[in-house]
Amino acid sequence: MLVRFRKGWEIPETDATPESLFSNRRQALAGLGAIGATALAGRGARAQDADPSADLYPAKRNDKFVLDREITPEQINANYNNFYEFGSYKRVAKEAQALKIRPWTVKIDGMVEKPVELGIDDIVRRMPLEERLYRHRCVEAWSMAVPWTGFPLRSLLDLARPLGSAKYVQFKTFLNPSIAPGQKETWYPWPYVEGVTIEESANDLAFLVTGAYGKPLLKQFGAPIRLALPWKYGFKHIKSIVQITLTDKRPKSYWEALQDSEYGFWANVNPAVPHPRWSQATEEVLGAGKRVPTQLFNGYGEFVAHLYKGLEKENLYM
Ligand SMILES: Nc1nc2c(c(=O)[nH]1)N[C@H]1C(S)=C(S)[C@@H](COP(=O)(O)O)O[C@H]1N2
Ligand SMILES: [Mo]
Repeated sequence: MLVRFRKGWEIPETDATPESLFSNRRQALAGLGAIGATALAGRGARAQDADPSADLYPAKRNDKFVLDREITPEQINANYNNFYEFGSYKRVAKEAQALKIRPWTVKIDGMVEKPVELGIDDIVRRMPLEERLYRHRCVEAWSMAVPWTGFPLRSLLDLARPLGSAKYVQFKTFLNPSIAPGQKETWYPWPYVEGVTIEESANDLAFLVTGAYGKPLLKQFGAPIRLALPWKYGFKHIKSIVQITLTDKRPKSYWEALQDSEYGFWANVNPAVPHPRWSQATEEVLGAGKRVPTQLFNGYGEFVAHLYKGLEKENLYM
């Protein structure tokens, strides 16, 4: 019989139903009391006041993207994060404040006509910022609903003029173990990498995020720029991006490099395909105290189902 030892990054199945984690969190918040919790949120807000892009928020909401549930309260979202650079647990908000988000540049290179390196303030002032309400479904079977601010991924890629021969877009997070303690754990394949196909990157839903809840991104959300692909599991939504590379090779993501039997390239949400260690049929809605059925493509099939025609033989749902 095969006895499996759980490695550091593998969440136990009990945590995949994040009831235990989440009720701990709720108790912690309750323990702080309303005043304590407000003070914590306030501290984040004051730090953001100094952000040189603060005047751009809130951006106008795009009403095309509607939710079937309440927006997750910011205080809950801001204290329940996956950001392994700062630790392999959910309460990394405080640690993440060590991230320096100015100066910050994003390089776009690889198979492009015109490689560019742009400062984040240049990016947010050139791109058409808008607010979108998106659902987010983590592979660990919890979900949230977030008012992101950002712009279509393809608008940024267009600046570098991708070559016709490019097939994939690869993203990379910063690498700086001196401020990100998780990156000192050398058995992880740092830096965090993710990727999509060119067709996926051009889809309307593919969104680069620079703000949330009507202000610049909090650091724990992946400031100053992260990805949102709401039809895919949360681990595809790479945070704190420094490099975007157009390529003809399928990118191997951080999670795939760690455990390719559990995490693949496509990672589209599908309630009918369980993770090897837990069901994906339902999800815990953070802050709502309930579980709801998970939807195919996280409910975004009308936007993206056509992208996967003819790919039925691929492992589209992990
Ligand atoms: N660089 C980086 N990006 C990341 C992660 C990470 O650990 N590092 N975690 C991913 C996972 S698993 C999820 S669910 C989302 C969480 O985003 P949130 O903290 O804003 O909820 O970020 C994704 N992006
Ligand atoms: Mo996730």
